[in-house]
Amino acid sequence: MRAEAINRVRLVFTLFDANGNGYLDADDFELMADNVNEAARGSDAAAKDAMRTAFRGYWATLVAELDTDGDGKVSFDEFRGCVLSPERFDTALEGFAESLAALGAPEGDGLVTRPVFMALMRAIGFAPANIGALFDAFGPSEDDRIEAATWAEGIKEYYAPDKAGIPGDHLVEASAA
Ligand SMILES: [Ca+2]
Ligand SMILES: [Ca+2]
Repeated sequence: MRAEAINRVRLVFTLFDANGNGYLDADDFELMADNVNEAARGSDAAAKDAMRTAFRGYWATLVAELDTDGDGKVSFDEFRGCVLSPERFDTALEGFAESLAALGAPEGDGLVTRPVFMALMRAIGFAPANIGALFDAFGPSEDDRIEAATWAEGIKEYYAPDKAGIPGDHLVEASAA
């Protein structure tokens, strides 16, 4: 596995542990869904419900596939397994990625503006400078929008074990403090 892939996974593990107890658990995904839905001001209830359902589905897959010691939580060592066999997570990750990106395009045109992207990614916990760099790496249009599909692809690529130099690596770079 590439060092970049480990760094990407370490970062999302830290952010996904929304209640800060050092493990991923069901509560984290409810908290994250609350935060993301609160940030998705322009989205309707159906899109928000789809997001929450996708977050829960993602958690259900993570715990079913990765909780090897059966304590109902996923430790970082267990979580690393998600990049070792990404095919086991394809469906759940796709639902997660597509419902999140759909929240970013509330007007139904499949386009995500920079402010909406920033708000949703900040709700997950990424740093503003890194989010901006990621948006730029996705190649926004002249009116500063990206395709929701590009974002969804970027989320899936983020978990790839053998990729480096991808847009998602911008999320891991230390921001200038
Ligand atoms: Ca937790
Ligand atoms: Ca466990």
